[in-house]
Amino acid sequence: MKNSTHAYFHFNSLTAAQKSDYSQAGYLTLGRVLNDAGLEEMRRQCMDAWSADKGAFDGSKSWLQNSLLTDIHHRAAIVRDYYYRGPLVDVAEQLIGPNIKGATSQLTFKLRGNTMAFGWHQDNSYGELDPYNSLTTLTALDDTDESNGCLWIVPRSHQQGQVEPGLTLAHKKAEISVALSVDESQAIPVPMRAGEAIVFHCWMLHKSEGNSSLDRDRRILFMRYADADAVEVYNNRQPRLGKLLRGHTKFPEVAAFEQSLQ
Ligand SMILES: O=C(O)CCC(=O)C(=O)O
Repeated sequence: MKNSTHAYFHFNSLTAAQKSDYSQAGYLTLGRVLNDAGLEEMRRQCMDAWSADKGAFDGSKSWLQNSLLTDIHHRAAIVRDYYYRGPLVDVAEQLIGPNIKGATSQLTFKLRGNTMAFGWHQDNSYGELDPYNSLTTLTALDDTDESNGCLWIVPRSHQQGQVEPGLTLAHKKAEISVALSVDESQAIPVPMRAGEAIVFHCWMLHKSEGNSSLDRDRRILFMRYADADAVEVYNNRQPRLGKLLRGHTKFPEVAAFEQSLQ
């Protein structure tokens, strides 16, 4: 189903070379996915949701409290449209396969003053999904570079597979964070311009440093996509609940999930 907010997004099919790069390097920079009007509207709706829930940065609070706002597609219509029907769903279908569900949507914000770093991890450390082809997308809502806490990755690190141990359900409930010990000699920063996106594999080693800039926010929209039958290894292999976006699923609870949310 299309609707008017599609005027905000840039859609592009991946080339064979891009798919091959993703498979080799474990990530792909996608360039502009939001046009200027889309970026403005995305910022407006995301900031409204953020301000309704979060105060200023508070060093006594956790990373989660200061930096993450989960299920942002429940709170911002443009995010819902982007998450369910935007260009990154096409990317997920091309990189994962015909059956796709949403796995996570959240704001990952480091507003100026938020100097908390996010240690090395795989996104499958925080929620091990099987099959091991789920992917993360980051859409930059601000220009981001080393001074305001951009993403760092270790290209090709996905080739080493799942780094154990990932978090258990109890760890997740206790909001434990992961900080893997990583050989940083091959690590690279990934600066992005506002409106651009990157996609990376669930085994990609990545981190970000704090925002040390005094006058620049670093706002990211984080979304994960998975095979429609992906299960949560850390949760007795229960299916991850996320809206079915493409194809079909063998799990009725996934087929029914968020169907009333359009
Ligand atoms: O904030 C970032 O740049 C990284 C976010 C991240 O690593 C994550 O949410 O998994």
